[in-house]
This record gives sequence, structure tokens and C-alpha cells, in this order.
Amino acid sequence: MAAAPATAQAATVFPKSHVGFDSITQQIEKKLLKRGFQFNVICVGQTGLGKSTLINTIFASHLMDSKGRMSPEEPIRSTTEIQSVSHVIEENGVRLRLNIVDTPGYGDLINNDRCWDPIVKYIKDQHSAYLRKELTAQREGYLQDTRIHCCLFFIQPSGHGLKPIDIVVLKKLSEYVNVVPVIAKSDSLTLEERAEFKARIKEEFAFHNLRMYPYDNVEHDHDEVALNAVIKEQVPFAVVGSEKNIVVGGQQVRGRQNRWGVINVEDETHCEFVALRNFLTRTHLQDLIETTSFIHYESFRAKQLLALREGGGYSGGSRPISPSADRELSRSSQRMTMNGY
Ligand SMILES: Nc1nc2c(ncn2[C@@H]2O[C@H](COP(=O)(O)OP(=O)(O)O)[C@@H](O)[C@H]2O)c(=O)[nH]1
Ligand SMILES: [Mg+2]
Repeated sequence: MAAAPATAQAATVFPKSHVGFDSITQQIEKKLLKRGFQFNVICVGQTGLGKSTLINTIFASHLMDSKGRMSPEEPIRSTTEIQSVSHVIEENGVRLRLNIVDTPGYGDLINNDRCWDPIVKYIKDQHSAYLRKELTAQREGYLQDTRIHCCLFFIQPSGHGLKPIDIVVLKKLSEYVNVVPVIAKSDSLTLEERAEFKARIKEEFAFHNLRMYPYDNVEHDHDEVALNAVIKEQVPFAVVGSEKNIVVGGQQVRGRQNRWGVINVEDETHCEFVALRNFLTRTHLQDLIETTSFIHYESFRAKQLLALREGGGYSGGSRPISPSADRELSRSSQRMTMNGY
């Protein structure tokens, strides 16, 4: 972003009677509520790690079919191609359009050479589609946004560490998207094993310089820095998902029965599901959306504009860009140069 021009510090004036501009916050809220919000999540990880189940558990709704069937008559489904499902969920008048993208269980095959390519391509294609819309001369007032705001990366609860392929894929993905890693099915580890596994994964993140979300930002205030420090300590979240209710102490809770007893998904002493859900929905939803736009999309856009300026042409999308968009692209590229990009 361009730096604001320096101006003399203005003194604050308090009007003598109520003017009414303080209602701007309600005006904005009304407009935003009418429009609703869009949140796009992609799930990456091997088949059977509980991706569909976790999404359904986070949003407390049956949004994705799980291979773990709801009834024994249903056939077993497994994900073989990138698919997205959209739902509008509503809470206290706030509408959230949720787009969940399920990816083929990468790493399932014998030859996993470049198996991450379709996933990375999918993420870039959404940036490219947005750029195209942004540059189209007669653009609509509101752009449909399919850019991925969050990539939930499922780590197998092996107890050993990341697999070499995980490191390669995490490196690639984190260039384009906010990556939130989770230790899948953490009920298969004891609390000690879980702590050791987590420490090992953290070491690997640091050693391989893997940049996980949330990021440091100079604009963060003291509270945001403190909150992010807590989150960074918790990442990767050791989660358990379940769509089944079980009865604990006379109460219905979402949980799993395993050979050691009952896991209450929402009990913070059992797993970190609640911490993950709070992080994704209650504290960082807006930041995930903003970071996608200001960091990931901005860097994609800058690269595309640079490529165009250097005569390489627009290389982001699979379709050629329209002549009017091309003209707008070069104008916008000039503007960016003037603004110091
Ligand atoms: N033990 C355990 N099993 C789980 C958990 N989450 C899902 N499962 C089970 O694992 C199987 C695969 O889950 P699914 O969500 O379809 O995995 P996906 O292929 O990654 O989408 C199902 O039988 C689920 O009930 C979990 O946290 N712990
Ligand atoms: Mg699935």
C-alpha cells in the first residue's frame, strides 16, 4: 500500500451539538449485514484423516459427506477430485457464505510426484479469476470472491514428525495461502505423545522456515501481538472431530468413544478443537480474509503486473485475458509503479 502523505497533526474538535456522523459505524454494519460475508476454506491431507468430519464439527452443521457414514446403508465415499461445496450459515442475523474445498487425498498414491500441483493451481486460479474480474471494465459493484482464505492442513498423528512430502507441500502452499496446520485424529495419541509430537513439528517448521498463519504485522497493537503469541504456541492444533453426540454426565456432547474412554470434543483438556474453532471463527476470521487480500492476493497481483510490464504477458490464468482487461491491466500497472509498488 502507498504511504499516506504527511500532513500536519489536526487538533480534535468536539461539535457543540450532535451532528450524527457517529452513526457511520451502524451504517457500515447495516450494509455489511445486508451483503453477508464470504469465507473460503480448503482442506488438504490424506484420505481418512477426518477432514470432512472436522469441518462439520467446526461449523456445527452437516456440510460435507464423510466417509464415516451417518448410516450403514450409505455407500463409502472418498474424495477423488477437487470439489467445492457452498452453504450459507446464519447466526444472529449474520450470514456467512461458506465455501469449502475438498482436495484429493494427496499423498495417497504410490507416486506422489508433484501431487500438490492441482491444489496450488486451484488456489492461484482463484486469485487469477479475481484479478480478471477486478480489471474488467464493466465490473459489478460486488465481486464474487472465491479466493481461499484458509488452508487447513491435516498432519497424520504418526508421533514421528512431518513426512518429507508434507514439508514440500507446506512450503508451496504457504507461498499462496494462510496455512493453519492441525494434528488430525489426536485422540490416537496420549497427552505426552501429543506434546512431544507437537514440539517436533514446531522444530521442523522452524528448521525448514515454514511460515504458518498467523503472521507478525507491524500494525498489530499490544493485545493482538499477545493473542498471536498464544496462537503460535498452540499451532499445530491437536484436534478431534465428531458428528456424533454421546452422553457424558447426563449431558449430550459431541464426542468419540475409544478404547480408553470417552473424548469430549469440546473439552479443552481432551483436545484443542475449541481453541481452533475460536481462532478460526471468533478471533481471526476477519484477519484471515484481510491477510488473503492484502498479502497473498497482493503479491500474486504484483507478480502478474510485473510479468506483463516486462512483456511476458499475463500468465496467471488458463484463459487469455480480454483486450479491455489487458488495457486496464497496463493502466493499473502504471498506477502501481507511480504508487511505488
Ligand atoms: N479417532 C478419530 N476418528 C475420526 C476423527 N475424525 C474423523 N474420524 C473418523 O475417520 C474416518 C474418516 O473421516 P473423514 O472425515 O471422512 O476423513 P476425510 O477422508 O479426511 O474427509 C471416519 O470414520 C470418521 O468417523 C477423529 O478426530 N478421531
Ligand atoms: Mg472427506
